[in-house]
Amino acid sequence: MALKNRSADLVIVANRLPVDRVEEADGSKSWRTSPGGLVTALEPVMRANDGAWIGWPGGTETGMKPFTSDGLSLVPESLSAEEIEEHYEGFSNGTLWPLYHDLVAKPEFHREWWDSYVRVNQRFADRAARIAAEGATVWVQDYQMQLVPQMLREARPDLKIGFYLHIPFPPGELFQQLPWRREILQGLLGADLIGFQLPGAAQNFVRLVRQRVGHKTHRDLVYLPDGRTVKAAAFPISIDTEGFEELAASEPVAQRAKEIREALGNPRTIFLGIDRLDYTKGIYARLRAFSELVRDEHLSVRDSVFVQVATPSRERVEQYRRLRDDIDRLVGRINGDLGEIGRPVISYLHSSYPREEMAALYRAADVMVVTPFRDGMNLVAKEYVACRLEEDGALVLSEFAGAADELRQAWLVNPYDINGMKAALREAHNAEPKELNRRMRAMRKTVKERNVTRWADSFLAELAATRPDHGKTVRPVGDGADEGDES
Ligand code: GDG
Repeated sequence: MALKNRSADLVIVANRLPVDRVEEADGSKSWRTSPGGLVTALEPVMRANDGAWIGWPGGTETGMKPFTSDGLSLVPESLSAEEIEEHYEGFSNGTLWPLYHDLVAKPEFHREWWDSYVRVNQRFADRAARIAAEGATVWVQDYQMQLVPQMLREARPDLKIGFYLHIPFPPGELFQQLPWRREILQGLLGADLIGFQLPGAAQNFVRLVRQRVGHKTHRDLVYLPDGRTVKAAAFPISIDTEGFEELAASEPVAQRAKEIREALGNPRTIFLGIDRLDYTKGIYARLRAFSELVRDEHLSVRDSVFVQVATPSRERVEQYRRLRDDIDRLVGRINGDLGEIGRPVISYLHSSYPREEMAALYRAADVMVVTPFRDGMNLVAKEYVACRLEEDGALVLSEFAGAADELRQAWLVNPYDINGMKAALREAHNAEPKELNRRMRAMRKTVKERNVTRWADSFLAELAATRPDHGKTVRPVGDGADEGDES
């Protein structure tokens, strides 16, 4: 399908398109919508507003035309092999990712990575400038695209531009290491509304703008010399709660949860971790904590098991390869030292699974363990809560995950404190059903009220309100549009 110039009333700009290339049985290739929360949230609003989504389709194929998949208008922007290495694996995942996650790993600064980041951002901005209708809304997503708002504003001052950062925004003490700190701040200031997961991140940003760029600020507003005002506020992201509940309630998923339990030898307690294999997620420390409980006989392999799913991620980046080896070695050692025949301490799966299998795992698990050193939100924690239809099960959650702001009834832990984590794991394991129910009921209420549709609608409603005199207003489709999620 040809997408006409200046025809889209809503444009999403993200690093990735929301589809994956799949090979059919007859060898032909097609696209399948990837099952993420972001697509679920934006799909209805895109349909209601002639939306188009610009993103990298994965791979290095060039010259791809815009196409429609499941009724969504998709605009592929290709990356060359060099750009994948420098923009994506390099500046995005080797510089910004660790820098924005409290330096959990050491960020690398390379000038050629930066140059590539600028070039790719410019290409995405140019494309958005071409397809956005007069007065349209453009919503730019995440850390790979932080220069797009200002580049777009220069080309198309008529647009309403929103930006959302899915990962944390660091305090000034860390951010100022970045040789291109001013450029990034100015890139973001091209937006009318900048959304963060937590209020603290928005405050970090506003403070930095005042100190580094010298603009006037007041609370969540930045006043630019040209008279424009930029708002920076928190919009904590969520999940398709209803979708997860339905999936968890389905017969095949309930059946599969039973099978999983049986395959594990019907232990009394199943502990579960599900993460992208990423050094921010705290997988190593959590497995160590659990293994020490087994070693010290607080838990026994006959009645407890830890299932860890680690989804392959960024495998060409050196730090990720090293992490994989470290975890492989740790799991091998723990199982070798403490396991028994047919009874591993840790059932480790380095693989990705369909959503149904994820829901079955959530249903099967008695204690969900989410212990990142730093995480923007962490959707796994919310998905677990959504799948606990019987209002039971325990959540052990890092204080440093954004989700800890909302899921206060979890067992909150400091992932750097191994003894503290051990104590929380024991408490969660030994908690009375009444206590589990009290906590889970409260968390389920939160996750039901604040779903991803409400997140998208509240952001778009706020964006519309920041420049009411300008352009068209995107029509919200969900239920929470007028309540305002920001805090
Ligand atoms: C970034 C921020 C923020 C994982 N393995 C499989 C699978 N998943 C799904 C989970 C969940 C998602 O991936 C992971 O989301 P997280 O929030 O845990 O983490 P990041 O990937 O780091 O996401 C994060 C998020 O953006 C949203 O703003 O919360 O803080 O870092 O939905 O279910 N899904 C399937 N198979 C798998 O094997 N189907």
